[in-house]
Amino acid sequence: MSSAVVADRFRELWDEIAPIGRDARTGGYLRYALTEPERRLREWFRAQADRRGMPVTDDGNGNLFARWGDPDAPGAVLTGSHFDSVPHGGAYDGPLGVVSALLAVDELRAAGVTPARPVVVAAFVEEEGARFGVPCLGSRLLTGAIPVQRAAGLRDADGVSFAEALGDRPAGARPELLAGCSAFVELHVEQGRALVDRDAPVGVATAIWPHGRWRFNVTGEGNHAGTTRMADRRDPMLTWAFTVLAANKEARLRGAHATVGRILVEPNATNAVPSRVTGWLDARAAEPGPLAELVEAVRGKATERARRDGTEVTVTEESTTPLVGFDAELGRRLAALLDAPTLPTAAGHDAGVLAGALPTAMLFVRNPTGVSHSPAESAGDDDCAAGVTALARVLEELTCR
Ligand code: HGY
Ligand code: MN
Ligand code: MN
Repeated sequence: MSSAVVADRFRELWDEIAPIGRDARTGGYLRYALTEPERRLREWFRAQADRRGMPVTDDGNGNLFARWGDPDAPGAVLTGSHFDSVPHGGAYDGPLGVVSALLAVDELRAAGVTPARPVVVAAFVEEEGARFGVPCLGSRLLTGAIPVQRAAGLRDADGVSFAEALGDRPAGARPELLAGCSAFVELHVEQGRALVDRDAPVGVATAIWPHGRWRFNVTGEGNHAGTTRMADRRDPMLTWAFTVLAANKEARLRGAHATVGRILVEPNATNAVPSRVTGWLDARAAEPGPLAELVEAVRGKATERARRDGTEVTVTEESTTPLVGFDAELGRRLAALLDAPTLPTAAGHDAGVLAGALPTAMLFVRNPTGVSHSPAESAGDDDCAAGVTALARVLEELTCR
């Protein structure tokens, strides 16, 4: 297929899903796992697979798999990504990998390729952790990286558990499904500017920074905003404000990344000193050591400030992902095949979880601004078409050689 045809096919499929879950006010996406918009995308995925004669299975954890090739043949090459988004996230983070995988199958079929090993296109559930709080929940369940009991009991802001949203208790680890796979290759929009700076439409990932999420519960004394003297207050918001400043400083000192993007305040009234503040720290670093130091430094600063403010702080680790080194041989082979640059990322992905279970690689597609987890996230159709063709070549290489 010419790149123009691939770009047209991409635009055609992309326009089918673009309106789903898009917020008219911000232009961002509200595609939380197993909510109505994401369910519509799952149905779209099933319809696309049916149109291609690709039977779809569910692994009992909410992950969908569409298969091209002999159902009993071993060594399937797994590809795909996720549909769910962060609140008001961009269009490409996740869906680009699923749409590109379907189009890569089309491209191979149009070229008359009959793979010796099956291709399986996956749509993983709850990659962002935006609804149930643990990122890569679907791929962690599939690989046994999270206890079923814990996953089943995770609750969203309305108190709905993952098991209730799934409609059943998650199946948990499916080693037999993974045993039938020889590799996993996830295509994803780059969430940075490395490919822009190298003037390349496609790149190959080398590693994912270790990273995690920690919940800080700060309790104090709720009181009247007007009649409570400043000296008499035990204000958790004050403790939290200092903690946020400390996180920023401690991260800069270590070349690490610390983000506080989510907070809950009780009672959350303009004229009341809060009784409780819950804040989440997202911390990441190129190496495990600085990451651990960063988290401990922030924990220490929060505890120290709480003593001064007469408040209490508890810190709970909600999820962590170790340093992921993708399969070096596979990465070298793909970078040579595609004549593409290699690059690490500080963004987490299902590929970071699958890397613990089978040889795994990631392809990145150029993002002109590098902005992600924002309505401003973008990627050009020509680069997306280049990503489809690159993925088709990779799938042919891994299923036919
Ligand atoms: O948070 C991340 O890095 C990913 O987008 N879930
Ligand atoms: Mn994301
Ligand atoms: Mn993603």
